Amino acid sequence: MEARRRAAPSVREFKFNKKRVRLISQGSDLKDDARCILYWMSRDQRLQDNWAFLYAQRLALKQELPLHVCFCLVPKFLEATIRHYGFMLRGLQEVAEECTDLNIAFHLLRGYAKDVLPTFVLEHGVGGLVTDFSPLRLPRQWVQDVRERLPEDVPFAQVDAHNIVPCWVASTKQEYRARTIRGKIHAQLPEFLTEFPPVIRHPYPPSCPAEPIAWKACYSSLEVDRTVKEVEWATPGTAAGLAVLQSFITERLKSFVSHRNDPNKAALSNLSPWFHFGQVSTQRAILEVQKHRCKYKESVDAFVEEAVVRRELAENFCYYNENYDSVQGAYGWAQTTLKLHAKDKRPFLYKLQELEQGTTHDPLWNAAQLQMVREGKMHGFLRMYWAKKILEWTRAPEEALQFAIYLNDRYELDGRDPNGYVGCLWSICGMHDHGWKERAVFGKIRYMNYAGCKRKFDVGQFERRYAPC
Ligand code: FO1
Repeated sequence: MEARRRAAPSVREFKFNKKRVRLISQGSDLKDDARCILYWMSRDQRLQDNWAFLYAQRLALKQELPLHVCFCLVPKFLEATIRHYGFMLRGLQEVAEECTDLNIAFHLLRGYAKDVLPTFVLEHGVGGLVTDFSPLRLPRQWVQDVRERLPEDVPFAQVDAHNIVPCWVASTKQEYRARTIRGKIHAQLPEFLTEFPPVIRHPYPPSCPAEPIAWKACYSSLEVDRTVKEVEWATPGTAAGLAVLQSFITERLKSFVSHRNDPNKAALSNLSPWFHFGQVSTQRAILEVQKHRCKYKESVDAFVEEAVVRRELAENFCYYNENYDSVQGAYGWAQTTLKLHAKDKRPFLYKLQELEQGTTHDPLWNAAQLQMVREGKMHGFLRMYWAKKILEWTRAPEEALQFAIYLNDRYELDGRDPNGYVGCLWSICGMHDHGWKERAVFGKIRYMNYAGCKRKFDVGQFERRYAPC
């Protein structure tokens, strides 16, 4: 795909690891009438620190062509509401402005890629298409749909711009636990955890300027659920996300290792919303955080474990297990133990609505639920307790998982993400965990209770902070 025209003398050489790229379709050897290269942005909604963007620009520079970027805004994505679409659109607006500054045309296309991209490719004379990568079912289907409809002579490449070690390189199979992937990831970090070159001002201007985008009108015309309100604490966009990263490093990193399991303490990075929408690259976060390893070794190592090993384990699971969001995705031992206890008497039974409104008998659970509903982010430690109690208080594990995923996807800014599915499956179906002492309802799935939480942190303080209105 790269060596079709003689490289222009102005092409900047930088180290680009080709293992980050895979060809979705070959295209023809030479497409002489190409008028531009197109990056179809989906998951990685940022301009800098983005290997897919860099790869697209490199192609464009080599072929002396203008560079275009498009985003296909779909009318519905899982349980996403205005909270998520609002966050995403404001981030995209920043991307569009940055593109203008760099002589790159940004296009906001309305609709599913299969319906809008092939036409765009034809109309703009796209000579090469590059997209980013998500292991989830829907985005993978979008890519396949486009592959089937793309003009045959257009090469189509995919770059894993989300993971530090590309998902298909980290491991070629579903990994059993963190222990089995940790070594593989760490062994490959020296090769992949490298500094990003910048995306530069593009020397070949777009032949037709991108049509202006009516962002406000676009925002108001979205037909998504508007009852889940946008949140105030999280400012969308790369600039705001990088500021949160800086505040993590200067204010919270030192206590990450000691206080990350205390929901009353500010010790977390809080970066997951920006990671989810690809507004901040995990690789950038790790590069910055690692600069402080001399001072905060244990915290830095703990952060690397969560943001790299656990996060990439979740990607591995969703990529290699097509049942990543159902009980059938769990290990045999877990499915057997859950079945064996399916008829056990539950201490409480709640309907989805009661859970959603946070009106259970358990003030800590209600507080966690209200934190998620109000702020779009539940503390990481409580996410485990929250999901495990749903298993305990619903009629069956299948229902528990369905409710947990629904609530997570609807309210969490970082929902609809591999991390979320694996979090729910870990809690409810023992995914990436081992068997524990058998007990009612849970069987051999790890159990958590209120008394355990009380031993770990001041439960009352958290309950008061998220008391019902
Ligand atoms: N990606 C798109 O390409 N187009 C969309 O309209 C879109 C909406 C969307 C809404 C909520 C959300 O959480 C993510 C959304 N994404 C969208 C991004 C992307 O598909 C996902 O982040 C990844 O697939 C998650 O792996």
